[in-house]
Parts: sequence; C-alpha cells; structure tokens
Amino acid sequence: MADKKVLTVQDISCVGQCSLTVALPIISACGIETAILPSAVLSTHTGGFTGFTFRDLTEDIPGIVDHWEKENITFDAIYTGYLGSKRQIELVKDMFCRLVSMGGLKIVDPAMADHGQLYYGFDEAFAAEMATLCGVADIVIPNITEAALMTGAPYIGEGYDKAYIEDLIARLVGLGANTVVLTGVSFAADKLGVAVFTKGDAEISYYFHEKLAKGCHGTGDIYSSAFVGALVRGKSTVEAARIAADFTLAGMKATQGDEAHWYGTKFEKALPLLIDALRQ
Ligand code: PXL
Repeated sequence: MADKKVLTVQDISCVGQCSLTVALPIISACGIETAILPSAVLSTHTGGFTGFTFRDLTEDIPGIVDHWEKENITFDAIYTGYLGSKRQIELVKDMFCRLVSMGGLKIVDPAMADHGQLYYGFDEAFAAEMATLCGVADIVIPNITEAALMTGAPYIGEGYDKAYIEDLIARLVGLGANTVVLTGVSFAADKLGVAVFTKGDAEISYYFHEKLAKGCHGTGDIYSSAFVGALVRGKSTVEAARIAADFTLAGMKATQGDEAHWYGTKFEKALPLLIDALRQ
C-alpha cells in the first residue's frame, strides 16, 4: 500500500512556533510525508510581536496548484490553518476539488481567533467566509471562540454547560462539516479537553486532561497538526483527538516557568511522547 501524503496550507511565521513551523515537523514525526503550501511569510506571528513583516503569497497559489495538477499530484488529506485573505479561502476550496485523492480528507482548522477575540487583521466578514470553508470540510477543528464567531452563537469564556457545547457542535455540523473536533472545552476549573462528534454518532465524545494555570501560544496549531498526523497514520477520530491533546499538554508543561518563551510552546520536547503514542 502506498504511504500517505498530506498537504498543509498555512503561513510561515519564521519565528514563533506556529503554523508551518509546527505542522511540518509534527506531521512528519507521525511518519507522514508532508507537503506544504505557504499562504504568506511573516517575520513572526502576530500574537504579541509588533512590527512584523507580512508577504502575502496569494498570487503564487494558482500556479502551484496548476503545476501539481499537471503532474497528477494528489494528497490523502489537505489540512488548512491560518489563511491570509478571503481570496485564499476561495483558492483552498478549489484545491479541495482538484488535489484531494479519492476518499481523501479535507481538514480545516479555522485558525483566526482565541479567547473571545479575532487575531490581528481579521474581521467578522473573514469569519463568515471561513464558515463556508468549514461547510465543505470533512473535519473541522475550531476552538470555542472560532466556533461561536462562525455560527453566530454567543461566546462564553467560562462557566458554560454541556448544553452550550452541544449547541455549538450542532451549529458547526449545520454548516456542513461531517466531523467536529472542538478544542478548549472545560466544565471544571482544573480540567481542559476536546469534544468530538461525527454525524450519525449517538453522542459527543469528550476527553479531558489537567488544565494548567497558564496557557501557551500556538497550541491550536500544535493540536491540529498532531490530530492530522495521528488520524492519517490510521488512528480513529476519537483516538487522534486524545493523542493530540496529551501531546499538546506535554509541550505546554515543557514550556511552563520559562517567561522568555511567552511566544510559543516547546512541542519539540514532547515529540517522543507523540511517536510512542502512535506505536500503541
Ligand atoms: O497560531 C495561529 C497563528 C498562525 N499564524 C499567524 C498568527 C497566528 C496566531 O497569532 O499570528 C501569522
């Protein structure tokens, strides 16, 4: 059987441990060939640095896709993260039609917001466009802020109940996605986890681990990359969601206490744990 190949489409933040600088090493560590399509090149991510450079690569994308199509290059999964513009969302929809192999997966992390707020440079019109991309995906991996923004649900930071999460998931499925992996779910102060639901399931699956006092930057990208790697490696959706959660937590633990490392998460330290989890 041919080995699996994933394409991931997101920016290169040269420094900052997010987007492609985490997706490529993590999915590769899962034993999966990983092709990349950079949506933009930034000197750093936008979450706390100032004065960063930003080169939009939208104009390069159609030519790259045409070339791959001519070469009959297809992918077992396309996984998208941070996208720089509404036009890029349209181009990803086109890629989904032309470059995903038969039975392949379209996976969207609508990386654009957290903690109740859109990232620098995005607006509600972009969130509405991202909702349409989620509508054509097989699997979506939003956090609660992104889920609320895309579905028009209220954003509740903490103190919500299961009914709120069930409603968010129903709304996300309503957009058109088949499977929802909702991150950052917490019903208790000391527990954090994910909720997973696939159309036709009798109920939502939850997985919780300990909640650290301090969050880290870039954990959404780390989580999604490990989820994609584990899933394409053959784990079930629920297993992949658990493996990715444990891996992300281990990276966060390795980062705790290093105040100079405010900009990212030391996921590299947790890669052996991810590889071990995939062997089981
Ligand atoms: O981690 C998400 C992300 C990706 N890419 C860029 C970002 C962020 C979050 O801040 O700024 C450029």
